[in-house]
Amino acid sequence: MPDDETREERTRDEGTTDDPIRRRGQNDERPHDPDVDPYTAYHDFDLPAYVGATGSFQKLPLITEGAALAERRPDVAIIGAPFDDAVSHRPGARFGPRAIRAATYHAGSINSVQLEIEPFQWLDVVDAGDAPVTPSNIERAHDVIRRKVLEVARSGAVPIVLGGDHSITFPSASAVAEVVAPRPLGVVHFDAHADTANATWGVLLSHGTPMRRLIESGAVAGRNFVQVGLRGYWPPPETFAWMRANELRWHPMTEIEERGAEAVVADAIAEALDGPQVIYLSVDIDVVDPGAAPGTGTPEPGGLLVRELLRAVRQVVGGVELVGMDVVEVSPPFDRSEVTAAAAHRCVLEAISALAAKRRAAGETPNPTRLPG
Ligand SMILES: [Mn+2]
Repeated sequence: MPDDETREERTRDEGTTDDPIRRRGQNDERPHDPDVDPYTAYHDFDLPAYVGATGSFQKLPLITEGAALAERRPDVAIIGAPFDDAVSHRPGARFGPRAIRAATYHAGSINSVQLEIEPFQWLDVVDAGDAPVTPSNIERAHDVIRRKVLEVARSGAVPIVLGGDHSITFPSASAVAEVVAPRPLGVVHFDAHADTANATWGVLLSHGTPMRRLIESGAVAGRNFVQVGLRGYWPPPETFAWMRANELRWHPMTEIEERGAEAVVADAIAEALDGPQVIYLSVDIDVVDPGAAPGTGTPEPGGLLVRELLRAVRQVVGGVELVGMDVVEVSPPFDRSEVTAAAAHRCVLEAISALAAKRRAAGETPNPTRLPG
């Protein structure tokens, strides 16, 4: 792409540019220049993933203030929701956002081999930081998560929220529903568990109840709430009866075994879009088989392959208008060799890459908020 060449030449010469996205200092095809001072040769964005102190997602700009987000109007903003006081079994998902942000060996401008696109050349993606949660107070945590997601969504960015336990989907998807209103919101929900209980030992805001609260509150119509990957031994028949009464639709793991994930996900998309035009995607990493994603609080054997989930994320994001997403239940203390955090991180990259590919397919301008012309 000649335009790309020009940009690369320009940024190579403009060693002081403060735009980290437009610096393409990766060295795979770039000749060594002995005249460049090694101390300043690379912007932090282009230095190795493990170098640097911000710890932002993919070393993207860290823009935490609502006013700055509103001014910049990024396409996508990553949000951390480091809260796990609503779990019913193993804790640790409060450490998920940091682990997911760190689960990368890629620095600089990445290239999706799956979709043949460099997403950061097409989309302005920033890290909006974490919601200011504190432990041991579910209502307070949900309130600040909701406000953080509201701030991001109102800026025009698609919020991608890193959990945290799954209770955070109630405030997060509620905030997105509020911003897209009066357009109705559909939800595609990947999980081993339905998370539709009324209460968990009497607690209404646990990680076993967020989908019930979203439907009861009117944020999402039951018939547009579609679940994929359910299996195991929960919830009880009474909860499934509530789901039927409220017209939820779900696709158990056994159906994926019989029909394949792609056909099932296509149905899930159609059902979520049966009325709504915009979709919130919620990915509980425990939808993946615990052999491949052990770092989670309520592991249930017999789940998806990671490659099936990544393909499903591309399929959903490529096939709908995505207005919000979360990836939850990564519990680093139970992880092995960071494989669970890496799977969650790649779910985010697949979504971003699919959004970028859609912009390209629509004939829109690359990174229009950032590049001239
Ligand atoms: Mn869940």
